[in-house]
Amino acid sequence: MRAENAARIAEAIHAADSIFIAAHENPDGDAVGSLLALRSVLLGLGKRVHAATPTPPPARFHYLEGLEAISTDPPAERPQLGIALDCDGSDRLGALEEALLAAEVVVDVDHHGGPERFGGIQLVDPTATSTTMLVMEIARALGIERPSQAQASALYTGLIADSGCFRFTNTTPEALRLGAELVAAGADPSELARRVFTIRSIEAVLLEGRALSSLEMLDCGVAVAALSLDDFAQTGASQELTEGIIDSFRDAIGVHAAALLKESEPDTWQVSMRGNDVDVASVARKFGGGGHMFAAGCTIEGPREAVQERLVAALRTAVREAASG
Ligand SMILES: [Mn+2]
Repeated sequence: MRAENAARIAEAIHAADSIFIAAHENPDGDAVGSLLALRSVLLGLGKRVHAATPTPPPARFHYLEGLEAISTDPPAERPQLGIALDCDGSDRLGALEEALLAAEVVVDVDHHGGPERFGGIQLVDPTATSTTMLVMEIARALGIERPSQAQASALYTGLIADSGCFRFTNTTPEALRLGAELVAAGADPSELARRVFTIRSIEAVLLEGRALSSLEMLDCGVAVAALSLDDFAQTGASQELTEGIIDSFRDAIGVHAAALLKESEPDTWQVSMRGNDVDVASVARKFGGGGHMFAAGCTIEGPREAVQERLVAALRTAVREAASG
């Protein structure tokens, strides 16, 4: 089925002269990697290509060839072929949706499992590790056995972005084989892993240091840390830079639940919680928040000591319930 649909897409590509390719808003490594790898393949075939995302790609992907060519506008003319990448439903194309669906032939290339499929040809496989894996399939159908180094780097970026660098449960033998193929074609695994995952600003590192020095491990298996407005001011870090900090202590042995309190305004605390075996969503709901069973959040107002005390009491109860349930 997959090979058959990839062959149909290759035919549609051969038949078209102007091609519009687009990926979802707030594009991640897989969206950007898919878009740039396919753009390069199509340009190599002499096609006129317009590549776009509804919101600009993050600057962190500047190492990928062609990033500056990604537009946020639809093409000037109605394209013959429109290919949507990594979109779980055409609405993920935001303001570009209408222009893409207006193409003479519309193609949906995706690895999400959602029911909202679209277009005349679909290359959709929820077992595929990344959309770049499906783009490689299209490249093969076009007769490309070995991608260029730039294409390999873009394809590899999507593959590691969506598999957590081959750590998530979607890491299949096929993903590892494709990884090997792309490295053989010139993708640099060490450099790309750094670019996609570990590179960050010094402010983010300093902020994590502050969070970790405030970390307390309570005897009930709850680890809790806090960042005050003063911590943000002293490190020069913005509020978004807390992303990932909680994961650096949730994995400590003995932690059942972890919480990070972040002061967004004086005496207003945004609480992120992670549970290893504890339903933290139920705790979040007690404070008017919500989320998934093992990843949830809420907002609590008051001085830090009082907020932390109320939160820890609720987490302690949840840990006890998890142990007895
Ligand atoms: Mn993806």
